[in-house]
Amino acid sequence: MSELRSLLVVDGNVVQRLRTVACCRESGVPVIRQAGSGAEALAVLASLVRPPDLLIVDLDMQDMDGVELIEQLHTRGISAPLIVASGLEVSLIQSVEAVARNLGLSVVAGMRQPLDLAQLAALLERFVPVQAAARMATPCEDAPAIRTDALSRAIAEGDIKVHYQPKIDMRTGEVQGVEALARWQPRGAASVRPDRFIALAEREGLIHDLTLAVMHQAMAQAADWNAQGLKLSLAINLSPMLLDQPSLVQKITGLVHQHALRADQLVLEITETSLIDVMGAAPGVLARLRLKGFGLSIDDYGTGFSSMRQLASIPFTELKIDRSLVHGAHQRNNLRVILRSALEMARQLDLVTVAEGIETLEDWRLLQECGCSLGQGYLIARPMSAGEIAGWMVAHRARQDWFRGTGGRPA
Ligand code: G
Ligand code: G
Ligand code: MN
Repeated sequence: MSELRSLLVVDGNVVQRLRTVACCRESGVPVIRQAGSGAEALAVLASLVRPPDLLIVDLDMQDMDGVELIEQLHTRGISAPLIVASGLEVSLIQSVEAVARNLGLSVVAGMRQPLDLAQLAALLERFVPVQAAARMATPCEDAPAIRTDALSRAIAEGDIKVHYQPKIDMRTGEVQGVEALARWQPRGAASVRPDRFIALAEREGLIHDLTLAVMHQAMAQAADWNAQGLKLSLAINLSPMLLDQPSLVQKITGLVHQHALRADQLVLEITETSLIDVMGAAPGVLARLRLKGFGLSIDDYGTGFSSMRQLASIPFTELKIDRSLVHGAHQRNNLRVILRSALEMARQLDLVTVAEGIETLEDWRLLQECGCSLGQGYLIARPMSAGEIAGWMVAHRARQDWFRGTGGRPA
């Protein structure tokens, strides 16, 4: 018996909809709501105190197509898990899944219409609803509010800790560097996810101090590694908001000198989505950072809208392919096509390529075959504290042959 308590079936085709509803009923879902159009679905959702545990959305609707509906769900802060269905081609279903995921919605599955009812029943059976509270409407309601003064204090008192996620050379399997990722564990409270406190820091004018704190800690660590003879490149995430201030160049170079590092040991990652905003002082700041010798990386490539011209007009040295293009690429032809063309473009622009979010052996081999330079992801290592790096390196050495492609499967 499924643990699902409620779901909403949105489908403009009555016969199809009733067939889906019947299948859900047979699976034992107690509350099943229906909508024949996107507008009706939004009206039903607006009338509910809690969103349903699951939405099954047919994409081919008259008034508002499934993509518009998904965008509306996002706009209204309704983040119930989705099954997306369509009678059209699989690649279309997959690209709509990607759209939904990029908006932060959780997609349980994409299915062809008419639905394979046995497959649907199996999905419903396995489905475990997330806590209703965690799904409910506004972003502020899904976790305790984090306070600006608490974050400000954490930055000042050194409570923002840096974790490091290794990146390895896809040809040799050798460790090439690490990405610094900020972590915050308030005393006596649950840890706060970086996407939340980074967004807060950006809103409340704390991103500058936060980034300098991260840089200071990470550079001290890199200097330590250098002293031990471990030469690792260090990638730092830069919020685009920082690029407005020409004084940033001075501050970063100051830190590099203070820690006796060389600029070319550092890579500054700028998110692609934000490149749209990269106007005003930003191109000058980026050009100056490059002139000083820093590497410049386009982070999360594939999630934003940067044009080739933009990419070519900023002196990037690296293209970091977002995990939404990497994860599952071995199974999906359309992702593979995009991946290959991104890698080809990067090659022509003479950029180092990094694939992030590699979680499976199959995706690793695919990226390797496609000639990607560096790999990062849970398959290789999760982000870890500085103290854990040395132990991880020892364990990694034993698996290196496998990553290179000359050994058996990694342990
Ligand atoms: O670490 P994950 O570790 O969950 O990080 C989530 C997001 O937060 C990522 O997109 C990452 O780029 C961002 N992030 C992590 N640390 C920093 C930081 O120091 N500065 C900025 N601007 N973003 C960061
Ligand atoms: O800055 P950027 O958006 O690249 O940040 C990397 C983010 O990706 C961090 O939140 C990190 O914890 C996360 N991450 C790293 N490897 C993997 C992976 O293999 N799978 C998933 N789902 N997330 C990953
Ligand atoms: Mn990054």
